Amino acid sequence: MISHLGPQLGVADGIALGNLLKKNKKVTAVFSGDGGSSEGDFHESLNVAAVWQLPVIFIIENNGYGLSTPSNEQFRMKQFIDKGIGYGMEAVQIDGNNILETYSTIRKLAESIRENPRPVLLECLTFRMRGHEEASGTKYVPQHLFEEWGKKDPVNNFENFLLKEKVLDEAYISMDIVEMQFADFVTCGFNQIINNLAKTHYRWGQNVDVVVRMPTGAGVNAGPFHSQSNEAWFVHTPGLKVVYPAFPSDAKGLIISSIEDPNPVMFFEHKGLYRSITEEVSDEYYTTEIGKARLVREGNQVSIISYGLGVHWAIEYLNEHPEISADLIDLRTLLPWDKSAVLDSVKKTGRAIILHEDTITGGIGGEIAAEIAEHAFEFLDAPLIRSASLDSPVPMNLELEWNFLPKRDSENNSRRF
Ligand SMILES: Cc1ncc(C[n+]2csc(CCOP(=O)(O)OP(=O)(O)O)c2C)c(N)n1
Repeated sequence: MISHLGPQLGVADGIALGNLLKKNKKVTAVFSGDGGSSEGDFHESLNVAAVWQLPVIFIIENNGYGLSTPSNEQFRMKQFIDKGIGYGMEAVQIDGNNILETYSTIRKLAESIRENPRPVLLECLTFRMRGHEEASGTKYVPQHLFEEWGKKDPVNNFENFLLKEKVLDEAYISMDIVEMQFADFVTCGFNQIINNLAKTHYRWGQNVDVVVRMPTGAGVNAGPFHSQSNEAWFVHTPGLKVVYPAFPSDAKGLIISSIEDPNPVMFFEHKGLYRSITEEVSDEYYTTEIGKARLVREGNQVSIISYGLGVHWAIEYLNEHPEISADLIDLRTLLPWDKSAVLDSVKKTGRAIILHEDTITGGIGGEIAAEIAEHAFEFLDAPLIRSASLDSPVPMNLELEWNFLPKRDSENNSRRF
């Protein structure tokens, strides 16, 4: 549909005519509200579809109101299926709130129309529990209708049906912990995350209680489709939170916080850390605040700002170089990130290295460097340094992979460190 009511009906006829002429055995389904049916397009489209026997299912969502206008002020027939006889068209009425009835009716009609091309008017009886859109409200609808139709909520009723049939259980329903097998594969769900999860709360105030676990990162010889660091894609998307722990205790506290958070959280877990880093973790239920960095080491010559595996590279390097006195900041959350922790540290040390595994161009290091340059420029004694992966797909060859990662900077004895 476009916003203008009606024009999609004629387009459906055109598509159906093309399929009919090419003998494609395809059916076109097109939707209109009951209010939209008062447009002239409705009559023209149903009439020509009947005359030319076009394979179209005209689905009318009959909810009793065209915006705030009740049906009896729009038409005098009792129900939409009564129009079928006037057009010379088969017409079927169903309970549009019954998911299975809707599915099986449309399926049967589609099968039959493929064999015997013709238009069918399908009237789905339903209701809107909200206004037509946000501005108009629902004052024109008597309260008892909400009570009656509330009992027919298709989602609740279908959920109860699935529980009764033991297809679902309560534990499954309350699950909201999604796990990508590899963070790389998130590309297949990009639209859902960027345009649905991230924007729903902004659009109509509905929480979207989802945590997406993202096993990420390179250094495991898994090539360009199983090793990417793609956190920056999400850091650039308002409406998401992006969490990236580097230690087991933080992983526990942050995953609990993420689950408790009523809106979407992208939870990055570095695959290289899974079995390589150990730590005593309390059995207690505890949370770690999202958006707060952790000062892992304290020093005064330089601030190293990192997250994920980068934190462990920095620890390793500082252990090998006890002569360097550094603040090591583990960001732990990338959106929102802890600006004051970073700025306070840089104001103290006067130098900053931002270290991350993601490729350098467009990585979050650029954002952090810009923030420091804007708000702590006068405290700096040296240029800001970003140490990050090369702008290349993650190489398959292990030696090339290590050369691609920023760890090369420390091993090559310190162009950066
Ligand atoms: C051509 C055209 N005229 C007028 C409108 C304004 N308009 C928007 S929604 C609406 C009523 C639609 O009623 P219905 O199809 O029953 O949808 P519902 O109110 O049930 O959501 C009208 C008249 C429009 N979008 N397009």
